[in-house]
Formats: sequence, C-alpha cells, structure tokens
Amino acid sequence: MQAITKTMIEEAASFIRRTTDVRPEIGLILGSGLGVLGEELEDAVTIPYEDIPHFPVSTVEGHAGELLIGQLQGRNVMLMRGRFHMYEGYEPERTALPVRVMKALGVDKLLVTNAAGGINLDFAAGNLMLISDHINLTGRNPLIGPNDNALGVRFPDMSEAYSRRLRGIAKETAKELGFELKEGVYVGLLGPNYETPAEIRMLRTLGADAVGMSTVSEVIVARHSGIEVLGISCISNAAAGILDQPLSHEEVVETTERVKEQFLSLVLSVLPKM
Ligand code: R1P
Repeated sequence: MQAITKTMIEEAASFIRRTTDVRPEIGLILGSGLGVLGEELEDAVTIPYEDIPHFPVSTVEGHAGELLIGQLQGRNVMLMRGRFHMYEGYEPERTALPVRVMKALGVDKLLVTNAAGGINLDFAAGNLMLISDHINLTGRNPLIGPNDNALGVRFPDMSEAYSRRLRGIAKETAKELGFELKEGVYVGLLGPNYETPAEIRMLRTLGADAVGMSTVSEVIVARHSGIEVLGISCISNAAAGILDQPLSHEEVVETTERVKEQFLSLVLSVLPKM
C-alpha cells in the first residue's frame, strides 16, 4: 500500500475545503456506536468517506463512514462518524490519515472516543472513562518510515499524550453534571478477536484499565502534528474472563446506545470549554 504523502493529505483537505466555508478548529472521532453525536451538528455538510480522495472506507458495523463539518455548541468542528482500524487491513498511517487532514484544515484539538472493554474491576458496562494515557500494544506505529519534518519531529514526545488541561476540563464538567467519570489507561491491541482471559490478566498487570482496537495510532499522529488530545472511552462490556459470558460486537453497540444521553451531555458540555 502506498505511504501517506503530503500531496495526498493536501488533496483530501482541498476537496473538503471546496465543500464548505466552515474552517474546523476541533476534530472529533466517534467510536463504535457513538456516531449519535453527529445528529447534534448545526448547518452540517456531510461527506461520505468514499468521496474523499485517499480516504479509506468504514467496514465495521456501528461506523457510518461519513465526515460531518459544521457547528457544535458554537465551535467549528469536523466530526468523523466511524473510524478505520488496522484489523480492517489498513496500514496504521492510513487509519490516522483523517488526523493529518484535520491538521491541514486547521484543527488543533482532537476529541477521540471509542468503545472499550473494561479491565479494571471497578468498572461496569456503561461507564465513561477519561483516557489518562495509553499503551500501544498493536506492534505497529503510524510514524514508521522517512519522517517529514514539515509534519512533525522524528521523535515526538508522548509524556502528555492526553492533555492535562483538557482532562481537567472533562473532570470538572462531569462533576458539574453530577455523574461519575472513571479515569484510566487505554491499551490498544490489533484485534480483531477479543482478548483471552489470560491476555486480560496480563494487561491488568501491565497497568491497563480498558482495552480496544483503535485510538493509539490516531493519537500518535495527533501528537506528532502538535494537536492537543482529549480521549473518552465508553466501557461497553467487562473484558474477557471477568463475567462468565462471551463477548460480542452487538453487545458493544447496544451498550453505547444505552449510554448515549450521558455521552452526549458530557461531550456537549466539554466542547465550549476546549
Ligand atoms: C469491537 O467491538 C470494536 O469496538 C471497538 C474496538 O476497537 C473494535 O473495533 O471500536 P472503536 O474502538 O472503533 O470504538
């Protein structure tokens, strides 16, 4: 597969610029079943991913596969209803291409969301978790290959991958809204099979609180690009081995549907303060 080049990023960005006068400042990536937020946008332009030059297409249920640009809570946003995963066959740099395009369009803050399995025994399905940090266990990295210094430095700092400032805002907002916001470390795996109970025990020992198959590549590219990141996981189920029941993507999407009101109120209240 062809590596991502500056020309490809610029072609995707100019296509999007031609569809709207809105210049986005905040990017949102909505995880499995969380696309409902897109319905809140005002004066939105909707672009199917397949129309955007060089964009991959979404192949996973619960990922609509469209980009929305418009206003949300008075902020100009670019919102992705659905994302790309490496298990779909995409190279890590391609899963994160939308983040490069966001940066080219002027985005400097990213809210990344996902559905994740709860590893921490204090978590229950339906909890929202603020991502404090991540562990990239995919064995892949979107920055492999020659580095383009115009896009970012060769060795990006990841000591505050998830912005302390934005985490503070999210915690304060959840408190004001009167609901519990968990906080923890997200571990990104390649997937697509769910983890075994032994893997979950290992991940817990390593310090992970929630597990999923996305997010880490997007956040690595965001930090490489100098974008400030806020991450929220919806704990969609207890990870393998905690409850005596098999895991399914249907359950993941059902849980995100169940918590959508809380998810919406948190994100809509955080956005104006970002
Ligand atoms: C598994 O049910 C799917 O849900 C999560 C996992 O990563 C996997 O794709 O999706 P998002 O991370 O895209 O929310």
